[in-house]
Amino acid sequence: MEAAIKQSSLDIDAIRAQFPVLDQEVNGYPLTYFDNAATSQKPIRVIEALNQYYSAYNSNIHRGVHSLAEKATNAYEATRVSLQKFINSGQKEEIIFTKGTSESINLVAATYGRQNIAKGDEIIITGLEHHSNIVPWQMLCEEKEAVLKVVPISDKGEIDLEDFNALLSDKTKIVSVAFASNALGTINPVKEIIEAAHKVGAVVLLDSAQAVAHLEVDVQSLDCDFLAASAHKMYGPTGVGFLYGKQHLLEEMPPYQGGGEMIKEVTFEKTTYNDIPFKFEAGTPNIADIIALNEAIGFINDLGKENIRIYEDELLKYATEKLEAIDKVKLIGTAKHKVGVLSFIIEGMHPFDVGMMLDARGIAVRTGHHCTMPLMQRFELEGTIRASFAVYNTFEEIDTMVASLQKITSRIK
Ligand code: 7TS
Repeated sequence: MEAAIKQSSLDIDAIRAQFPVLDQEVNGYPLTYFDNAATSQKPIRVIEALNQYYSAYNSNIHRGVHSLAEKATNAYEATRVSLQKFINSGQKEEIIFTKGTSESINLVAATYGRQNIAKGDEIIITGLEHHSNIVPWQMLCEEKEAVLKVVPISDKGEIDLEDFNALLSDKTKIVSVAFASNALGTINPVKEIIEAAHKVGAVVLLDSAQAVAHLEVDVQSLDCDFLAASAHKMYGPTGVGFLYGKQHLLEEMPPYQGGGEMIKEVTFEKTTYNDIPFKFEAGTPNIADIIALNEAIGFINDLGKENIRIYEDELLKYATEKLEAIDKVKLIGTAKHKVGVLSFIIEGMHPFDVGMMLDARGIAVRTGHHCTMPLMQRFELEGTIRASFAVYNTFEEIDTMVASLQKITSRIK
């Protein structure tokens, strides 16, 4: 079988067996789940960690002296340490738990941004950003009368570093870019972006929602100032994410929200704030999901990022070649460096209709603008059909999708 030869060293059957949701039929066909950029599925160890927390040691954290509170606090803080190692941050205090990428970016805009952006200052993003990495900066620019600049995107879906460098000046205060694009898969040249931005004194935030489960992410070697990501795109639970920030920046930033845990002392006259990371974690957090995130990190670490990358690259290459060969299918986003995201359109068909037809065969893809409306406008499209891969996907599943697309396109006159 053509597909089997391409398997990397990972045992994909054994990996799939860890994901109960994959073992089902949808509309009478085995489920083919290709909507991983929206959210990945969860291995049993993540699901069991949630069950275990609620059935054995549910308790609020940091506040109690009793045994369950201590166990919950230890498990919660253990995830912080795992995340620290996962992205190679220097200190665990540099990891702030949030609801996800969106909240992490909003946190930086509302705190660092409000504190450091003044009238006439400039913030740079790229033309391929998710709305979560556009709107918070627009809101900040509106409030501060600052200027949002956008690096253009080429026909292949890439940015040109010369275009980026041309936008940089001593007015640039923040650069916020996707590590990898959710809509096209493009991996941005983030190392070069960070180096150039630092030369003009700007700080750089990496929206790593689509990177952390697929690429090596080392905040110290990248030297990024902030990094945002979501657990649910890395085999972890929904409702949880994190923000990495350099210690000195986090210490200088004002708090994001007021409430419990983020204070040292409160009187009606004055409140003093807690140290990082707690200064940014007001209120009872999503304890269960944060604890379960540790299992998602363990899942990725056990497979090895490098192995995952190699395997997903093979899937991407295989699927790209197969889709390119189908008459009337046009790939959108053909960057040299990509994560496992394939966006495409079919001439003469609305993406939504294609999505429905694929669903009728048990194939889950996303259709539409993927929360990247300006990028779709750049390609003069309403939307695309997007298949996005995770480590449990197979070459056979790609064959299934390709066969369905061949059938669908053969009916177009
Ligand atoms: N940034 C990128 C690059 C994303 O892909 C997403 C979510 C976000 C930010 C927001 O993450 P959240 O967890 O706060 O929602 N992307 C997608 C997607 O492509 N389809 O659904 C969600």
